[in-house]
Amino acid sequence: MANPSEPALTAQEWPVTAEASRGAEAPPELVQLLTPEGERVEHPDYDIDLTPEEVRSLYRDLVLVRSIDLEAVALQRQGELGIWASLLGQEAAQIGSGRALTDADMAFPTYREHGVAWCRDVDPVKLLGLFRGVNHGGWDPKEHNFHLYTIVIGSQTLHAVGYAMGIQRDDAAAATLVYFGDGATSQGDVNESFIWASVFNAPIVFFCQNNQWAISEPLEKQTRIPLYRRASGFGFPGVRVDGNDVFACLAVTRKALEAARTGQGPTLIEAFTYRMGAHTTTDDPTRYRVASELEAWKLKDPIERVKAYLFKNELADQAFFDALDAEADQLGADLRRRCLAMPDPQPLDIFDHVYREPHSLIDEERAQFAAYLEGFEK
Ligand SMILES: Cc1ncc(C[n+]2csc(CCOP(=O)(O)OP(=O)(O)O)c2C)c(N)n1
Ligand SMILES: [Mg+2]
Repeated sequence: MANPSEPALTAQEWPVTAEASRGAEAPPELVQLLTPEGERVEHPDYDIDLTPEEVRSLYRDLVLVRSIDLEAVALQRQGELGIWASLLGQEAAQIGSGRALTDADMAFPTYREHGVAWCRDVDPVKLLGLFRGVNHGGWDPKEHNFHLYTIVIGSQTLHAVGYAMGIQRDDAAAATLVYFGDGATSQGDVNESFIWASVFNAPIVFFCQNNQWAISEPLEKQTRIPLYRRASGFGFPGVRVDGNDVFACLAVTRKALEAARTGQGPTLIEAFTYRMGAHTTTDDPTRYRVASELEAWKLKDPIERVKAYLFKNELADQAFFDALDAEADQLGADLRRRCLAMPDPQPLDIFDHVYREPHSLIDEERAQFAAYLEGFEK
């Protein structure tokens, strides 16, 4: 209930409550270095000095991860994957933050961070294996400093804080970056991790991709204040960045990771972005959101603005764009071929990795399941 002794809040102070804030209007206090039209803008606290080669490289990342994603959606639609969570629209948030990591840093994803996986050199076919149900995770987290995908909303924030406290005790020159969504901010786990990170001054950056929706629940059902402001209640800084601006995401995440590495504790980054696709391939967003919202966000496409910037500043010619298109097509075709070639696991393999050592109960269950399978006609 409102406290009558406090002054009424203005719409400016509480911008998330209006449905319009999910649309075209840029919210206040947004760190932006590249406008949707591809114009460079300055920010007093954040800047970035990228060579033309670095900008082209970021653009290549954005284009290639979109192509991986589109191929995966097509594979699911053709019955080759059980499910897929598309990153469409969130490429800049993921590439910008992912490219801010050093090899020594550790990243903890949810299930949509295909762009970050790309930055951590995880072979995209391994992501497909997970969603095809032919592996139990897909990659070795230690090899890539990229943890396994986590479906239980928010739980990876606790794992990440624990990891960060570990590297703090090892005195390592490294930080931890943990990804979660706007919906996850309502989970107890996320709030508990904020407290632990804060009181132990853990070297961690909380990267919230606010894509405006948690399946069919809109942002205004998660919070009455902009999410980045939650951080101040826990005692660490929060910043809201244009999540469709790869330059700004890179600059803001770099600075926050460096602060974490140098003993300045956690930061919450809210990357203000939009999920342009369905929640997953099982979802139909036309049942709960209006088409005009998506149309407004299409004008803020994270890839188009970098392309406009490259064109306007003559940093890339047509041959560059043509070669990249060909590379993206090739990547998609190669991924499809390798996805279909992955061997199916044997049903009894599921018992192999439950415990490290043999276990009598597992042996019994394996034998029961083997007998059950024997009962089918060959
Ligand atoms: C603990 C838990 N509760 C519920 C779910 C079901 N669930 C899967 S995704 C999702 C919404 C998550 O939304 P958000 O955090 O905004 O991430 P996004 O999918 O938008 O990237 C929910 C409720 C779950 N996986 N785990
Ligand atoms: Mg969300």
